[in-house]
Amino acid sequence: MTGPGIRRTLSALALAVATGAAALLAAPAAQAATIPLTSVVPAPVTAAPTAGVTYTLGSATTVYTEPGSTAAADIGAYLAGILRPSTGYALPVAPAPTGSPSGIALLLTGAPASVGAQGYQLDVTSTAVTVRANQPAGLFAGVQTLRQLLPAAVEATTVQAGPWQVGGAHVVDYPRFGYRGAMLDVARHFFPPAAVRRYVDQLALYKINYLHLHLSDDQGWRIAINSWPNLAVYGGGTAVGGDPGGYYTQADYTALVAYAASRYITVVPEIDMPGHTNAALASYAQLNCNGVAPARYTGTNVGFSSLCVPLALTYTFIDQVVGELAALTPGPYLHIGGDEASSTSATDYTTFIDRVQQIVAAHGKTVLGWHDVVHATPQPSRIAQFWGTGTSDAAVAAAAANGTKVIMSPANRAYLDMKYKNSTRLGQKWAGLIDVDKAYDWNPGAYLSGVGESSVLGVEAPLWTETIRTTADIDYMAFPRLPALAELGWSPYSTHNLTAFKTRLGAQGPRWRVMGIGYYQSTQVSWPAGS
Ligand code: IFG
Repeated sequence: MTGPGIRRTLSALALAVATGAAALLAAPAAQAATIPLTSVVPAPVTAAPTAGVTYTLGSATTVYTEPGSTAAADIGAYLAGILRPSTGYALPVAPAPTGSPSGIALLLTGAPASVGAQGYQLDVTSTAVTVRANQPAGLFAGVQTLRQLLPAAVEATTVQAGPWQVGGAHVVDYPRFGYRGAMLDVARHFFPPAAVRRYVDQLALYKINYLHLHLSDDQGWRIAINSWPNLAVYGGGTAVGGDPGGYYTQADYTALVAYAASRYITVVPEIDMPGHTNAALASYAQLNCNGVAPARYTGTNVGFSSLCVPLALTYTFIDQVVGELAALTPGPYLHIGGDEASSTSATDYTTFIDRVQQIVAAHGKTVLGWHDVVHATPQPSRIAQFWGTGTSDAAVAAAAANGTKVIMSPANRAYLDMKYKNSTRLGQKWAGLIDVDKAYDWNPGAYLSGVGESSVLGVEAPLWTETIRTTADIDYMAFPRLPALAELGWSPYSTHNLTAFKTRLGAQGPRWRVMGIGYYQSTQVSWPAGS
């Protein structure tokens, strides 16, 4: 374009620029930028902002809860416990008055049936933030979303400058899968109760609702069993590399179960067998087929140990161990391991797993096992935890066709002990390197051939601890990948989008910094200032 045409274009452009500038100058004082709904992890099912509406938390704000519900009152106290230190506000918790009070309200009425038992509805107006749910677990989930809609500074333990604002919103949200778990291997290295409570608090922020504790292995037995005291006292006395051992007393375990429950997380205890049992075999010579106790083991090999399948005492032992553990575990599941039983013959393995299944059922628990257990006699009630690195497994598909439910933990996607990249100091890489892309970009409901959405109970992110010794190590390996797993477990697949997720994940960085979570700054994510 040349001549008069270009001149017209330039003058139109100049006019547009002038108009735009004038508009900006005339704009009313913009509201402090509130956190967009699009930054919540896991992504909610539906989340609609209300333009021009802002709720401001103030010194007069009260946290109202469903009258007559102690569970709702406890959740109100939990929320207030997070908000008080950072805002400096009193934030009293009280039963909600009739009518629609101003302030924060956690109610067990008025939620749509569609949100089920774990979902919630969140409404933010200029005068009130209201979370409605059918069950307390849903209220707790809604509180996690509310936390993420408040500035990251709200997570601080000292008073921060406000304002404490939330943008107007209408959110209706509920999980895709009922089981969204994280596993912590406390056998290779022992983690004291405070470390487990810390992890539980981190899991809660992302709506994880199961904590699988890997309580026994070759290198350590970590739960006191009164009828077999040497298991913990001797079998728990060491760890990988000869590092300090340790174990949970039954009081410790009971307290951890209660703490997790207060965050709406159910504990799944695992006693791995028949393999991964050197700590038990070292503790009691009479458990060994040859009557000789092996030395305690501090290496990292697997597959060399087996309980003595033909020995009657083995089943007395298992019945008493499972009996004591089941009595301490209110949750429905007990994990029997079953993985890497390379020193157990196939026939013995089937005999053993089938018999242990009956013992666990007799103590009122549903059996979980690593997916190796599908090679025993098919039992639809037994849940298989898939840890393979492929996308097809004929035996697992056959079990699923026979009614077995599957928890998806593919080692090359969900194993948090895998290195991010070759140079990652911690972790292993036998299943491959896992950065954010690998952790997020798969569909648990359609990943394993022959195991469709209806066969998938949920997902779980295991953290094996051969190379993990401290809470800082846990932070580094769990973040930022655990939120990816949490989103795969909670959000509808229709919201699944790697690019959008990485933006959402970046927005969590400032929050983790305030929370003191020493996460890996993945180069696949652009982390905003303050991350
Ligand atoms: N596989 C073993 C674990 C642990 C892991 C480390 C399973 C089910 C390798 N079994 O994963 O004990 O050693 O990545």
